[in-house]
Amino acid sequence: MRFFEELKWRGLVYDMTDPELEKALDEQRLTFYIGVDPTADSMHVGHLLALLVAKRLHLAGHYPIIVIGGGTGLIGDPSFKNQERPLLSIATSLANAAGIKKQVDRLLPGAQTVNNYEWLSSLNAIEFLRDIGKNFNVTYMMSKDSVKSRIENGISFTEFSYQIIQAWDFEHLFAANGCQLQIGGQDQWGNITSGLELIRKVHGSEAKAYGFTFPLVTKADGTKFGKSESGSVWLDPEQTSPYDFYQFWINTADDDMEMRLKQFTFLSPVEIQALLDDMKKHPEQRNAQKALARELTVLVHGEEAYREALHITNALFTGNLEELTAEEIAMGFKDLMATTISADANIIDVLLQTGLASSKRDARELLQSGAVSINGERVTDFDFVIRKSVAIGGMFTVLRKGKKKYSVIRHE
Ligand code: 545
Repeated sequence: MRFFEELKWRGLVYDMTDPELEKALDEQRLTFYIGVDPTADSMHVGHLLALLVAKRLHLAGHYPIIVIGGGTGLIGDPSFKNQERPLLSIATSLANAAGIKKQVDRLLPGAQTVNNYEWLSSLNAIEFLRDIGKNFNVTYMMSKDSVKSRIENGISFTEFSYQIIQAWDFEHLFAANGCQLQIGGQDQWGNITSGLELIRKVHGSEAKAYGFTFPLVTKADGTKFGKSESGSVWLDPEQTSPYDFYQFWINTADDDMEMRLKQFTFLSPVEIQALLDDMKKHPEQRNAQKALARELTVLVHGEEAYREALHITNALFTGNLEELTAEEIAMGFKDLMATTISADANIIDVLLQTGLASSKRDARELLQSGAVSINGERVTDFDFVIRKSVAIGGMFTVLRKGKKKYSVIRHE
């Protein structure tokens, strides 16, 4: 399959401004760009697809520029948003930009990143209105789908001007870097075409520049992609642990698997088909989900974090929690850490406190029958004391009853 055909096969082509782009992407090496506004200090899985499309183009030999929108983030993109955005302070925008740059560098090694604050911050009002604004017709600007609802319900001049600023970025990169293509999600169509409009006004109608959009990520059940029970799934391991990130992908519904494998992984069409066949035959084994979760966890967090996430997942499944390190326990139990003890405590009291035993008598019977283990060692002594000094990492004690009932105790 040629490159563009593969993009289509993967369901990554939503729209393009010129059918010629297909040939250009197959036969030439283009400098292209995508912008990310630093509205937060981390991206979440919803933004991942955009970077992965950029990575595919990069791997196919095109040259990526990632524009971190330190300047545009100060204005606020109104595209398909039904409310005015709160203004970010310059300090927040630039601090967030640094966080995003770190993630981009990790996902797209070798890509050039630039911050549009560099050129936008020195633009003055007269220049803006005379040199740039003069090229835009307000009727044209108002006709964009991306701002239509806002034109009816209210939009500030600030946000209304956003498309001009993004257009100027494209023209700037076209002139300064020979950047001929802007890519973005389908919500960016209006901004991208504004840029092409400006390039043609400034450089003539023969100027070769293109726009390309990919679709929004959807779920078969109609709910929003990118959320788990505990909220957005971030790429930053401090905000969403690699274990939770792995779990997010493992939980993908069968009905969404074909699309996810095609759009989010770099597995070949043959490998993807094999996984889909396997899912049909043994859906309960979830091998396709495991492959998807592996690909993305390795891509975003690295091989070691993936192995850790898998280790936690397996230990939780088999109940052998005692094989985990303190970090792994903390990651796997973030929301489930039920029992905290502040001093060394008697085993019978703790069995009661954790609910593993229903009475002191029940606790004694459990101990006597050999059903209780602590950090993997069987305990039968009624006077056994659970001590912080021998806890895993000085922090956790894993208490197990029978094969699969366990409780993690955190020592304060
Ligand atoms: C700024 C200056 C440019 C070109 C583009 C921009 C940004 C663009 C925009 N893009 C979105 C975005 O989301 C916030 C990320 C939070 C960390 O707003 N005006 O910045 C998303 N983008 C990726 C895809 C998108 C888009 O980063 O294009 O469609 C999501 O898939 O919403 O010169």
